[in-house]
Amino acid sequence: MSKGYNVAVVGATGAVGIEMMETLEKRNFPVSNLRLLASTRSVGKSLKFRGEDIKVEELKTDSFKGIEIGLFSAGASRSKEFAPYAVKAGTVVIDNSSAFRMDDDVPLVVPEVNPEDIKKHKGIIANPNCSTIIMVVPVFPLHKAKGLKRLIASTYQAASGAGAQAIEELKNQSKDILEGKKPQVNILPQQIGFNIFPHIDVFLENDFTKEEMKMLFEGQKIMHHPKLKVNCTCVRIPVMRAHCESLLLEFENEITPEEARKILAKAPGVTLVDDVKNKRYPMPIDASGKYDILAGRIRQDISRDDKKGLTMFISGDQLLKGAALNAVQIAELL
Ligand code: NAP
Ligand code: 3JN
Repeated sequence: MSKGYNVAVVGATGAVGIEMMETLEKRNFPVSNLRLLASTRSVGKSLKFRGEDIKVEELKTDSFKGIEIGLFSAGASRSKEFAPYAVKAGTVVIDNSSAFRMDDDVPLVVPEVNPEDIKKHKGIIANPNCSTIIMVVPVFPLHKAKGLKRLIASTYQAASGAGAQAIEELKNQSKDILEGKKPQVNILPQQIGFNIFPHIDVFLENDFTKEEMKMLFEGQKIMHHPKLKVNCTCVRIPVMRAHCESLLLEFENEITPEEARKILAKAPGVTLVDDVKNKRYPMPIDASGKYDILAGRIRQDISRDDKKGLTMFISGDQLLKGAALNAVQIAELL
């Protein structure tokens, strides 16, 4: 019989933390004891795991005694502050934030792409950014077959990507607008109800956002492809859950849409949804709650004279494969 593990979820009350608990339960991860950690605001609350109420405790430097696996999703500053204490206590940290993703001695892992990197960990394994995970799952098998040179991406990111409060903000603004009231903007940088905006995370010196640059730097690291060129625009849309991406891919070798469909039909973590005659293509309402990334609308790039370009549309649940599921899959690999 396999051993059970003592697991802590850091940020348990958040949009990702809740999904982590559900994913551990649904996938029957062998948990002996589950410790739920969050801020002082949540002390006194309980959350259900396998039918049992578990009290939320305050995240402290000594929270990790006896904990073997720590699933962190409480933001980068909490990870930077508390992960070193967890590692000192013998916990393997699987961190959902950007705190350690680009550190040379921290593996950045998507199990369908680079599971072997996990072996190099020194106590911390990083979970990539959600838009990047959703991109690499279908793109990596195409890269392996045909050699990806360049990727141009536009994302369409759900409100829940910005956390539990952004979900409430989308609901409240939509209701207020429909009732003819002025929508209140508190959490997201612009009105999200009945609007979209090209602004996710902070702007950098090159006028790209940090989210856009994560697609380049994290994509290169995960796929072990330092020469990969990426140009990305990240957009927030008024959808509750599941991110979408429009991708233009340029390869070293020729590839037809039919070849791409064959590769993607067999790719782990991908469901091909590409049947336009029957109006079947990836959409967030279909990707929500699913483990796989949906890929479709696969076409030859008609702006080129050769067959080295493809375009496609993908959708994936960023709270699951973009965060909680990927983290639990890493724990399973461990
Ligand atoms: P969220 O819904 O805002 O939840 C944040 C969590 O962090 C809550 O549990 C909160 O606890 C906890 N927290 C905040 N400040 C804390 C403190 N000082 N000490 C202890 N706990 C604290 O955010 P989320 O969407 O779950 O995202 C969390 C992180 O996951 C993000 O910062 C990001 O790095 C990563 N991530 C998110 C997504 C996504 O789609 N949302 C995808 C990939 C990665 P309280 O409830 O007590 O405030
Ligand atoms: O906004 C989204 O759709 C995804 C958000 C991800 C996110 C939000 C706050 C901080 C991240 C991330 O995972 O890259 C971070 C961060 O850790 O930098």
